[in-house]
Amino acid sequence: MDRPALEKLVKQNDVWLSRADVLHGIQRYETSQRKIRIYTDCGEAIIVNNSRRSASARSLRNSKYKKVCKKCKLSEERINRFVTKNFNDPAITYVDAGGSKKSASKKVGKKTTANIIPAPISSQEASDLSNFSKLSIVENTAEKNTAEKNTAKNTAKNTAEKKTAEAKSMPVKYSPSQKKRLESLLISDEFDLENDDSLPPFEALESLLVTRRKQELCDIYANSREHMLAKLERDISAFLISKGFIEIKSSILIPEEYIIKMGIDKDVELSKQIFRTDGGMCLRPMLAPVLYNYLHRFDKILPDPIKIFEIGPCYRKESDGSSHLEEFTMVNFCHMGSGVNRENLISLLDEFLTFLDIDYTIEGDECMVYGATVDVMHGDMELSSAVIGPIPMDMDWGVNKPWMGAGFGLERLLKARHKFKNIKRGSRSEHYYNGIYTSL
Ligand code: ATP
Ligand code: 9VF
Ligand code: MG
Repeated sequence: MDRPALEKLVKQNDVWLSRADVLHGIQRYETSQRKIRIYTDCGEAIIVNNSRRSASARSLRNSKYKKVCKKCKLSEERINRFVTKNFNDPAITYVDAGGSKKSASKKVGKKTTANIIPAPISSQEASDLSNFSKLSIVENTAEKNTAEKNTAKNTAKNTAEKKTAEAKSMPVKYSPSQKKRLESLLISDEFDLENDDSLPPFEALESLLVTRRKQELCDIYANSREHMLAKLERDISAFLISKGFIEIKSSILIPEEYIIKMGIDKDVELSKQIFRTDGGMCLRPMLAPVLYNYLHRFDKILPDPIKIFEIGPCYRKESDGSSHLEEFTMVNFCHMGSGVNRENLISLLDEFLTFLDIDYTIEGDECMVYGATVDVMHGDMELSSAVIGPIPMDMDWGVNKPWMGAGFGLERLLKARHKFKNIKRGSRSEHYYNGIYTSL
């Protein structure tokens, strides 16, 4: 098998160079398509890209090191072999992927040893060293026990907070990319980046924020373990069920003709926002069409009034960022039959938002699909468009009773509740967990 270069280097050299050029013994290693996880003799686990062009590969080829890790207890033979690159010595056993060393053949007779004197270590390198061990701890979470992790975390936290305090005297400016990184680490939740002159240099501030974000994620893992979007869906679901609404889960993939039937013609804005798929289907941009069908069918089955709701993903091609997602979660509840009036709609909306602990105002508006709407606002952001029927379109769906309904975006509710600047923090995401950036 044609093995990638770094893996071969790891196997041959049997030692590893940290970022600060400290030499470690390799106890064992594991490879995947793109990564190598190296377990050092001193008990660290390091993950690196399995790339022939990586800095790690270059360091191993060049044999430059500054210091030997004391805990690894490297034999002179191992160091010597690394430096002289004498890999053909049959007396030497090499480490294998996944396994530990095969034999005691390291006990070779005393051989001529190259005169290796490590260069003295600078203070910058010493701090790189501490970064290296921090990094290793993060990558090695599965193997370490909680007590060790907490000690390491506290050390990292103390270092970061010390650095912050030391540098408080001089105002610092950050580059655009540094600001972007600090924003992703949620600096604005805690500090005023633009106006606070007492903020420390980038590295110290980044380190402090990373420590805090990690701690928050660990707290979630130790305590609630619930995703805020999923939890909100569960809470809303329980609330509506308690108010007599029946829960529906319908398909996310719907016939494209439902969009036309909702009065959304080709030249209407929403029509251009539809994600169309093969076979005349599309990703639903709203829950209303299928809820209309349910109202029609349930009216023949269930007693008056008919109260239904659905919560689930909706898709729209959007260009406008901070309150719009292309993939968002809608709740649409609808009450048809007796008890439909504006007063009851407003009082249901009030109970709903009081239950969710979100401030709101009510405004009248017009929309293309439903005509007159009762808009629920949080500042300038629309939380919901609510409507009181009947409306002419009902006929096309076989619905002939009065109704009242409302559609809320769950991510907008989270944005309002948690004062997020960016709606992405509460959305389905690979990058944010409960509003916390996970590339730490
Ligand atoms: P906007 O004018 O803000 O684009 P809209 O009028 O298109 O909203 P509706 O079609 O009435 O919105 O949808 C009902 C609710 O769904 C909205 O009040 C909002 O809370 C939410 N919503 C709509 N589009 C999005 C989106 N792209 N991202 C997140 N939530 C959305
Ligand atoms: C109000 C918002 C289609 C008669 C079963 C219920 C409503 C708001 C809906 C959504 C939409 N309408 N984004 O209708 O509840 O459909 O535009 Si029914
Ligand atoms: Mg819109």
